[in-house]
Amino acid sequence: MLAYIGLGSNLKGPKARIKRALAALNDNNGTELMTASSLYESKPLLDIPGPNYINAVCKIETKLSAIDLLDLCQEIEESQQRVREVKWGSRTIDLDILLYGEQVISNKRLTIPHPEAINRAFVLVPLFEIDPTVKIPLLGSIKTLLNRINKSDVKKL
Ligand code: ROI
Repeated sequence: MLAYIGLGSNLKGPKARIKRALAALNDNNGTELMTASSLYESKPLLDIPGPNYINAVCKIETKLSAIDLLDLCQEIEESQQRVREVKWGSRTIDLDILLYGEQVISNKRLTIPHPEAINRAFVLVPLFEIDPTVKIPLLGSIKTLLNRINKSDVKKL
């Protein structure tokens, strides 16, 4: 199965953290890293105070089920001592499953396509970089989604 993962960090060496998480996505039995986007910098969403974020998106090939992939993402977050003081607060590392093939999944732990991420410039811009023709179930083409949002705050590094 092909899947897309969004990565974000704004604390304690965010660039190195994103790179380490990408390496971890290649360095295990269940997943193989196919493509990683450039790193992008943006201000925290909604102007919540805090350092700028570094974001990236990657494409992986995986034999894991969606739930097992979620567990792996959470293990990688924990291995980097993710701290989340408050909802919407700063974080050391965040891994979100954006897309899992063309499947639509909705249960207690997972909503795919990721409902919020898929509207955010810091996800759509790197996703477009690595796969400009990707189709997002229920929502259509990435070009259409990108045209609806403001991209000016997301800077490629
Ligand atoms: N803001 C930006 N720019 N990038 C993120 O990855 C990010 N992640 C979040 C919130 C707190 C919503 N803001 C963000 O979870």
